[in-house]
Amino acid sequence: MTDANAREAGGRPAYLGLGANIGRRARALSDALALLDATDGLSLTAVSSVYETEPVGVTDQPRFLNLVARFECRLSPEELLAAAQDAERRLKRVRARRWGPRTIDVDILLIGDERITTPALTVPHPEMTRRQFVLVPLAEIAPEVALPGGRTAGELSGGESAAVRRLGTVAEVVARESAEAGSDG
Ligand code: A4P
Ligand code: MG
Repeated sequence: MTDANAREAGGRPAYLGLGANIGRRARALSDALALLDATDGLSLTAVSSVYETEPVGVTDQPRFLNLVARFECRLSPEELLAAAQDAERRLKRVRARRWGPRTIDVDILLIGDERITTPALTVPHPEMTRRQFVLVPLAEIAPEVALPGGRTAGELSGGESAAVRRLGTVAEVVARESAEAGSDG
């Protein structure tokens, strides 16, 4: 980052929502976390469990695995979006050939208490307070964090349900998925 950005963008917590619904879903989440944590200016500080969730919006698609992670973030919002999109691009490219279609979406939920409205970026994420696949994992790692509208994730989370089912930690779910897929991963 530039010196000007470095001065402006002091460290503050950023919450990211990750989702995957094709291929090795848990591996995609885990790889995305590793790529983001390896980015200069980002350090992973908390990760929720992995949840299997019913698709919201377009409902005739496979179920998602979702999690929420907190990073200590010294990037500007634009740099954070670029890092998120870079992780998405790298995972799609690297994995596409061997394992077929793969998707990973990285949404920026919160960056400290910043409010950003540009053509490329809206933070806090405008849908987050309506999405249990975000609220349930967020409540696990940050039940008290203030959300748009003044409520907290702890207050808005409906807890586990058939639509948002806890599978285990990232490591547990990755191991289970690898065992199910055979010994070649
Ligand atoms: N963008 C603006 N604000 C943000 C932000 N806060 N974080 C822009 C990330 N990106 C942001 O995103 C499209 C554009 O949004 C980006 O170019 C960026 O400049 P995208 O990832 O290319 O497109 P997308 O994710 O397919 O579409 P969209 O509208 O972002 O959808 P969502 O909101 O990400 O929802 N159901 C379950 N159970 N679990 C899910 O994870 N995800 C979606 C996608 C739908 N249903 C789901 C889930
Ligand atoms: Mg998105």
